[in-house]
Amino acid sequence: MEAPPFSFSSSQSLAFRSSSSSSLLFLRANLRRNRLNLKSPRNLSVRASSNGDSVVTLLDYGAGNVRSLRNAIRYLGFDIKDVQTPEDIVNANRLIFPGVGAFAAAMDVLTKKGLVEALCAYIEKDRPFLGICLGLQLLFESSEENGPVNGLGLIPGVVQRFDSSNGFRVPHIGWNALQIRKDSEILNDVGDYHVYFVHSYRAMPSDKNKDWISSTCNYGDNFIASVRRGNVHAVQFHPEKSGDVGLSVLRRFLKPKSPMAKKLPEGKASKLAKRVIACLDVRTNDKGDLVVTKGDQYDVREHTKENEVRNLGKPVELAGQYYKDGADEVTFLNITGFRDFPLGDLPMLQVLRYTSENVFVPLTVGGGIRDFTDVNGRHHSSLEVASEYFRSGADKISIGSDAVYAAEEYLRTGVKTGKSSLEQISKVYGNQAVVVSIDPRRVYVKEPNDVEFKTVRVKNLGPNGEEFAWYQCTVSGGREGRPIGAYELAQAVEELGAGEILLNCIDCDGQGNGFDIELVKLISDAVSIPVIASSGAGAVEHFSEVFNNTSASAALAAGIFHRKEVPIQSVKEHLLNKGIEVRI
Ligand code: 1PR
Repeated sequence: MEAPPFSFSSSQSLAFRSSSSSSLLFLRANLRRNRLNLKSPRNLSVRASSNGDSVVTLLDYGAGNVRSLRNAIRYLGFDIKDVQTPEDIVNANRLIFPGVGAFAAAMDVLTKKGLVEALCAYIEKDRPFLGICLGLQLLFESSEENGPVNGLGLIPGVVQRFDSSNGFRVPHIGWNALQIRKDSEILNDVGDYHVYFVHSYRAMPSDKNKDWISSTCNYGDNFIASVRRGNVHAVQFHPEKSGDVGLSVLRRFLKPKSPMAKKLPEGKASKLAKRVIACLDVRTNDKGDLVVTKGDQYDVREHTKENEVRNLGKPVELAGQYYKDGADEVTFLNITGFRDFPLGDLPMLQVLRYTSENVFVPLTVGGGIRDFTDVNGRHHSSLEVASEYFRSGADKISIGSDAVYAAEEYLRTGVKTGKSSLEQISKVYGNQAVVVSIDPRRVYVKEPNDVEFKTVRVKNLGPNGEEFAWYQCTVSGGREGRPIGAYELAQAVEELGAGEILLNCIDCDGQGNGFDIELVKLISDAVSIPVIASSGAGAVEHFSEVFNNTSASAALAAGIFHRKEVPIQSVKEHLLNKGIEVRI
């Protein structure tokens, strides 16, 4: 039996009703312009249904990783009902709309599935709604992403790309602070903590949309971080990726007035935090078990008679531990992916699925992302491989060897074919979902002109007194050197669509002597996408050193965390003491 139609009660709701009817007019005009043939909204009457309170309706149109959000909802004790038809929206008690992928593609799917009208009617009626990321952007009039493209038109404003000319790296990736502009209930616990953002486009505050804004975030300028009107909420950040703080946002939406489950230390978030990332190099050992391993300069075998693969633990357990310890992200690298076919490597997909059940920070996975023909002669595109990783819980995929080949080809021909794995995956999932992992090795030279690649002047001279070095890219886990430098590669892959660079260094890997500052500076100054410094961390001071001397956005370590030499929290305390903002 249906419950009575929803009625407005507060004056705020009345204001919403009048202003949103102008939005609806705008939407209709938009739709007319787009020659869409939709039924009149009058045909849809939105009613609160008698569904149990423990069910939340999810509008997942299948464009990316929504597994984490599903896991977070289930973790909080709720069941999920997926939207199949417009009526599912009409009958929802609570609707979550986690937009993923590109703006135009999302609008296209909503239109083709006939969901636009029901969605607008649902929001117009002030039914409980939470939009996430693109789910916020789509509420606006239009977006410049591959456009202009019309949105739902419920909120005045145009979604535009961040301006990178002022030195801010785009995409905006990482943990940033909110400035709360009005009481928003779901943000009650967020106040002084960081939340996780990953996007290249944003909506800006204006006189016309100021009544909607519940918080802003500063990144170059103040953009809209969340909106709220009555029961309608939308956030640009990812609550399902924002640890305990994010879970509390979801909990407050699902169960209004519920307090935060876990008491956190006092928050002091003010800007984009530097990230500390735990990395798990994963491979199958000689017994066939998937283990976390760790090499010295990429050699992961013990120097014993048995010469076995070094085993430092189980991937899912360790990832869970690092999440609890405060890692801002967890990265899995399937280090033998270059020779195995990842879709045949089901344990790796299983690792992601299990990890994403309890780990609510971003997960990156790399290894073996390339086109592949299996033993039965069936061709699998790199996009298929990446899609499987996203479906299994990855937020970002990382490409190593295949990005080197793509960059070499691009530099040789000057043509972007659109066919490389890098280009294909970033086109469908957005640049922010594609990391390029670089495995360079230092090569000393006497003079910069000795090579065609960019060199640096080194502090510690080479074996024959050389004062300069270039960084040669490698493929297949460092086994093969290629005729391309890390500097040239970084710039090429940025142009081809990479959203972030994971910068390893074979010479420093596992040595514990600190990051290669010269290399990190070279690359982070060469590109305008975020750079993750990796390889060589041995003490907390190495993290402040890399952040003070380079513009790296994040620092990644493996060995010191696996061997429990330095806890993640000690790294963060040290950084805070040095005045470097991190997420607590
Ligand atoms: O080429 O697309 O299949 O990707 C393979 C991926 O696997 C690449 O990202 C490559 O970096 C990685 N990889 C391949 N072989 C190894 C190896 O170690 N034999 N691991 C390997 C790379 C480097 C870091 C390491 C840091 C920090 N490991 O990820 O975790 O150096 O270590 P530290 O803190 O202990 O110094 P493809």
